[in-house]
Amino acid sequence: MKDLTRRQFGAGGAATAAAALASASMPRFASAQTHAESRQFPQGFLWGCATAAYQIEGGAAEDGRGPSIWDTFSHTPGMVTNGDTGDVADDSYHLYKEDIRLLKNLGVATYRLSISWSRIFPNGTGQPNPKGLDYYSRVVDELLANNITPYLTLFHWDLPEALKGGWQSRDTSKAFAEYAAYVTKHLSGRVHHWMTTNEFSCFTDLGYKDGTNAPGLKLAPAQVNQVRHNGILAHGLAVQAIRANTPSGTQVGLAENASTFVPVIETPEHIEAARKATRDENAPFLTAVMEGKYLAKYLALEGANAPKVAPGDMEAIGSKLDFVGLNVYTADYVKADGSPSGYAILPRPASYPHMAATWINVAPECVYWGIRNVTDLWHPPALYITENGCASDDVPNAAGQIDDTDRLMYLRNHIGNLHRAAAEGYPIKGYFLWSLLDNFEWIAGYTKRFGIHYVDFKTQKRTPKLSAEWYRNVIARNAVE
Ligand code: GBH
Repeated sequence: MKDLTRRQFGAGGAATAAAALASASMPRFASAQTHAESRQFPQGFLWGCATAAYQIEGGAAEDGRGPSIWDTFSHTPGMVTNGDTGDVADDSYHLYKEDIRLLKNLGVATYRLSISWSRIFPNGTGQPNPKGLDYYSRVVDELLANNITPYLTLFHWDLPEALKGGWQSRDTSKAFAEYAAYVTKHLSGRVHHWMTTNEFSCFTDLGYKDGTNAPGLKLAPAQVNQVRHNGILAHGLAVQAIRANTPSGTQVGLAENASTFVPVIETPEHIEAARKATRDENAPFLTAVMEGKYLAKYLALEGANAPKVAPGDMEAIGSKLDFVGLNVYTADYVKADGSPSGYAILPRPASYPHMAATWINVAPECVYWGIRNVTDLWHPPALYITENGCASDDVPNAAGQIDDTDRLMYLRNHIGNLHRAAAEGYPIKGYFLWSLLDNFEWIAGYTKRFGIHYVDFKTQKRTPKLSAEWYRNVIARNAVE
């Protein structure tokens, strides 16, 4: 792979070697300049931003939208910080044109957004609500008029409340496929890139095992495994439904926060350990999707609690994908050890640095290794980083500017690792920064700001942060310093 790249980019190996030589005899800035030139992304690399319906839209009861489990959950006292809800959020339901102007100003080629299932089917299934589809149709038109390619996620956690049993029922997986068929059939003339689900573990484990996310249940292991199965089944059935209802050439994938592992040292044994950890630790989710089966190890471990699988399920789940989207924010370091699994996940020292959302332990290599582990294991035809970013404690200064230097540091290092993956020839096609706007950050409500645009939630005023200016510059040069 490395050789390919060097040829592809021309600059890589030779330039690095030249820089190393030069640095011995020449002033520092000369080699630095050479290095900057070598961090150019391939032509046509897609820069974008990502958001999700419930986090930005508001308009919760408008134009016939039915309630989702997140409406119910956020309105349940004690579930979300400060009792915040997505009732209004960024009011993007009304301000979408303004938000698309922000995208235009950044110069992005693409925008990843999600569709609210209960706008389209207020009861989850049955009669569609034409006004719901109209809204997304207008958003898509506005994006296309601005030369921005829409990437649409069909499910980003806002499950219609009306679906009995939620993800405990496989009827929900079937309803999802019907919804996917309906939406893609109507928009496929204008939208060519679809993601089925966003982050299996979040809408299954967090909602039905830990109970921290909607619908807030703490089920027993056997039920949890069934919920997980119904989640990946929904994805698989939706892939089949989309393929059956859209023209050939339509690109179908998913957005998955696979657990990401970085080898402590880049030696063959630790690299192998990181690959093994990726396969084993993602067994109920991405591994099952990419391999069309559950690992024997996982089934043995779960024993009587293993998911019940109906005929045809695994074929659907293993449907070939056009791309894999990775949501990567952090990673764990692993090393090879003599254990049966062949790897050990290292505990983090108490001093390990993190961002304002404290679960984001800073590990910029997560972007490179996320892409590399998944490619080396399963060779998807294409990958995207469908989310990457961080929360900062953004405070406007006296002039109203937000100098989010910590976010800049985070992005620069992660995009640097993205460059490494592209330069080595991995089939990484694009990057979606999370997020365009500060928004409803689920159980953290409005207390964690992930946007590169600051949102004053009282006035809905959007202000570009320093990171927005920085990202615009990256996009314009198609390069990172
Ligand atoms: C993604 O989830 C989501 O796709 C997106 O909607 C979200 O806004 C974005 O990331 C930023 O969070 O606080 O220790 O209990 C990331 C997965 C799952 C990570 C919940 C944080 C809580 C950890 N998230 N998890 S903790």
